[in-house]
Amino acid sequence: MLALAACSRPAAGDLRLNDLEYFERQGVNVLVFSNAFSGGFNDEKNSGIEVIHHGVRTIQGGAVRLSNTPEQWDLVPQSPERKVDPEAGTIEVSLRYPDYDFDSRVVVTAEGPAVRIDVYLDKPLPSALVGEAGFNLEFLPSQYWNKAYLIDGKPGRFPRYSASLTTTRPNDEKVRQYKGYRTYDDRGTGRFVEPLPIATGRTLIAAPDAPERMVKVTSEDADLMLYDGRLLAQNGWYVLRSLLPAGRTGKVLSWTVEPNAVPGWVREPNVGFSQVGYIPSQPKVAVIELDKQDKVCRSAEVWRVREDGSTVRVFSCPVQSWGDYFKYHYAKFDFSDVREPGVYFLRYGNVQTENFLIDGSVYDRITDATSDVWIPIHMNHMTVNEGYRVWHGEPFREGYLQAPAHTDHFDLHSQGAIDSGYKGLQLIPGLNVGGYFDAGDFDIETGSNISVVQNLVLDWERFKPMRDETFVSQEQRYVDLHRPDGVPDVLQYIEHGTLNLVAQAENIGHMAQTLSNSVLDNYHHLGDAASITDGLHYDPRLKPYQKSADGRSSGTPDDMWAFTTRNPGLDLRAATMFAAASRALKGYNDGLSARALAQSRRLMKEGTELLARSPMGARRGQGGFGNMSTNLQLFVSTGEQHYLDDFVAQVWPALDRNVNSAISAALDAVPYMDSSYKERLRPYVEQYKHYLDTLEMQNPYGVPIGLGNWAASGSVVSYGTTAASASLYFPDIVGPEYALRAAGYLFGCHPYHNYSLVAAVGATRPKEVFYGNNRADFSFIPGNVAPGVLFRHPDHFENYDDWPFLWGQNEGTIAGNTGYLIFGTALQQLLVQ
Ligand SMILES: [Ca+2]
Ligand SMILES: [Ca+2]
Ligand SMILES: [Ca+2]
Repeated sequence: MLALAACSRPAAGDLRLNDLEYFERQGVNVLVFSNAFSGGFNDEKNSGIEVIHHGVRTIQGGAVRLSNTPEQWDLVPQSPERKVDPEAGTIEVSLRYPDYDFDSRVVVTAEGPAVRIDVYLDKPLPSALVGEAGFNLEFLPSQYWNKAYLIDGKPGRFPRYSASLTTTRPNDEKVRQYKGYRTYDDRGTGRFVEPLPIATGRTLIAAPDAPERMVKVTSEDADLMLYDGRLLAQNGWYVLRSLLPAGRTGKVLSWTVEPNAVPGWVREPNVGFSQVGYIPSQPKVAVIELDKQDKVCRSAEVWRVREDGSTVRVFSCPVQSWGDYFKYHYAKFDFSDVREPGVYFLRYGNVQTENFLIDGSVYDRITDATSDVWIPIHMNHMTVNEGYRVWHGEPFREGYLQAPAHTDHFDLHSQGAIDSGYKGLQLIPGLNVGGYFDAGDFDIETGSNISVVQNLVLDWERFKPMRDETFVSQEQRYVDLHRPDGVPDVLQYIEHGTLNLVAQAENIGHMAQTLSNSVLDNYHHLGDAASITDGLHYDPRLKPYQKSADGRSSGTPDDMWAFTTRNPGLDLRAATMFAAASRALKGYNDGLSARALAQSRRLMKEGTELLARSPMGARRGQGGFGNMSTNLQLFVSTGEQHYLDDFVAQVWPALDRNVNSAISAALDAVPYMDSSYKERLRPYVEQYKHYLDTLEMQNPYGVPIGLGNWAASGSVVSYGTTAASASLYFPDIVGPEYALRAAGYLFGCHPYHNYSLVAAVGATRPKEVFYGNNRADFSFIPGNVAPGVLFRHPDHFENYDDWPFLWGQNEGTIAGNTGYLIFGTALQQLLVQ
């Protein structure tokens, strides 16, 4: 038996197909469509054949593709079938492009330390795709630039920046892009740009000078061509590609891909701790993430940095093994006993961490960058200045046109029949005021902007932050950072959000879904927001790029569109927010306060009636929250009893249905209710506490770690905020450790690496790159919270910190970051109690 088992087992250095259905050897994972391409945002650089090389996902996008360097919104293949054959050691994937009725199959087989990739066609290539369809594999630029390659023995170097040759071809030769959109502005030439290869040959050895990144690729039947995708799009990767032959069927292409494995390699332990530090009294637990081949060290140490710069060991205790969680093993090191204020670092085995502080003040400034820098930079329709630098000029001066009826949109919106009273492409007056850029893009996402105002009002009413570091002039349309102007910034931010949302309600009659780009080549804009459009009214009588004699209009169809299809659910959310905003603005901007309250009452009434009449609304009324929060907000604003009665009628059934999702809204009501409400809430808070404790068993970090395609910092933030509220109102049930655990996760105690996920906040080692609107500069906007640690199927967490362009791990949104403001402030309030 033993001999037989030993014989059938591959040699130690070979790739083998494991139970999780990917090819594995120590240091190398080859995934074959564990993550499929998805529609919508398409090319997410997360799919196809992927290589995780010594712990870093450096290669992906392996698939039959229809261009040299596919961009986002280029067509991606569907993969209707994926067959895994453990006996034969193969994974076979069928690929389909319905736009061209084009099918292919890719079969991947382990061959010693390499995989063999064979492409099969059952029917010859459609003629439209001859010279266009090929097999591609993409290499992460930040892990390969400045490294060498050899192609058929001839040396070259991966370029740090894209500056190789391109050509142009007529637009009618361009392979169709997603839904017929165009990612480029051809400036009237009728031609599109195509990169030319940097190098061509039959064997590529990438990074022979860096063993952890070295990969050998050979092609039997066709040339390998190496391209630089950054020529077309800053988020492009290096692409290795072979064209598929015309007129042939059967096996048409074979590659061998051999990622080097460094002998004896074991991933360095990732010691997770709070880079921002700890207050003396709080629990302090480092979570150590370990390669499964690694042995858990018996103990870890805390060292202190003394005043003369020398270091001394002050604490040591055993490390406790926690168990396995996906790919790695986890252990915990509890150093809660270290309480004396000072500068410290941890030692575990050969790892010495960055230093961190223990002091009562460590959380005092965690929201400053978000409130003083990130939020004002995202103010739309304003020039934003900081010292010597202008972040952006005044965007969208020409205003917004009604989106044409029955139009789909690339940012996942759509315009149905028009119910705004305007015609398609007619200017809707008054919308180019206030509001916040959604995220790494520049649209006004109405739902997010509603959340922003709601969050800011909550911040104002709960904490009364008088902080004044920002000059805001609606008259000048000008914002200057770090210039106090005598008005609390939060009030000015509430006003700015409300101005746009009230303008929508007044001018459209209800809320728009979004105010967004009309053409795709504006949507992926990277640069000054004021240069997205030309600031001139679009006049279809002029030619594209032509200006009118008076200089006020142009023939370039770049004006933004308002997507106005009515959504009564959104109207109700707006009613809630307007009620809250009207309270906050009273005494500061009474006119706007009154306008907000008027829109709140009207949308509340109309939205409720519309929802009751719609089949969707009837379902929602039974299963969801209805307008519970709206009723609470309206009661607080108006004092009218019927709003309170409605809230009370809704809150208990909602808690009975799902305490974890309703508890946050129920806790928000505590300040406005009598003591009997609080007593009735008590058993629900006890139930919620039970849920909080189960999280510690679900993963080693003890916070809700989501596994979706947008990583989970947002849910950690809302978990932390709710836990902070619970411990504020029910300190005998829920202690502060839960909210502190959320802080620890955000500031570095999380999988993959231990950098703080909040840009520039109080940490020794915050993340350095984010998917902000300045992402092309490999930079960040201070105070941004990254979505964080993204899960890739079947067992890999990652957060790139040398490559900003994956939105699911590095973006950060206006609603999310104002949510972080609440969390940070709630935590501060909890700790001063
Ligand atoms: Ca958006
Ligand atoms: Ca101010
Ligand atoms: Ca324009």
